Amino acid sequence: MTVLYNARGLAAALLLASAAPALAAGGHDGHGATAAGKAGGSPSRTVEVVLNDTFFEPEEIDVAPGETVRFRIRNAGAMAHEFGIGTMEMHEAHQSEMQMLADHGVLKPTGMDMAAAKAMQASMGHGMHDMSNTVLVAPGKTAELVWTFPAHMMEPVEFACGVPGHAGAGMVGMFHAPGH
Ligand SMILES: [Cu+2]
Repeated sequence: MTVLYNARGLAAALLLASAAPALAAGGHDGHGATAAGKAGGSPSRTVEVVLNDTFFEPEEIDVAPGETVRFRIRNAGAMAHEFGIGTMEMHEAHQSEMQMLADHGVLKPTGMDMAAAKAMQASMGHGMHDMSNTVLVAPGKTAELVWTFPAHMMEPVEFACGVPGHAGAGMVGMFHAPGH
């Protein structure tokens, strides 16, 4: 299993400029809780997700409000892909950041360039943000993300790939909470 970044790995790899208040808003309460839920918990089941160039399999996943799910995410494509959980607003903010990472040569077609990440950190370095809601998976690799959904899903919760262009190409999916 290879996770190219997760909440802790990213702290070492990436420090982003403070131009990302929307996504960071999820992390500033100290627990990473967002309108979409939060990372961690004791999962009651495992859901397999396949990342393809450029769509998810499946594209719709049923979840119960308050449920904790372990997502096992396999990248069957030729490019690096992300599985990120969030509201539409969180995804949009994150996609802007991923575009910035691509612009700085940090995000490459097959994954993160850690040397470039360190260089960017040195030149910009402050304002670490919360990315505990997403994993980037290299081609052929598998990663896991444990996520607890909110007890009351007040707005739509989606999963999306933040690699520039991928969500627009169809790499988005929807969580359905029956009765919500
Ligand atoms: Cu993708």
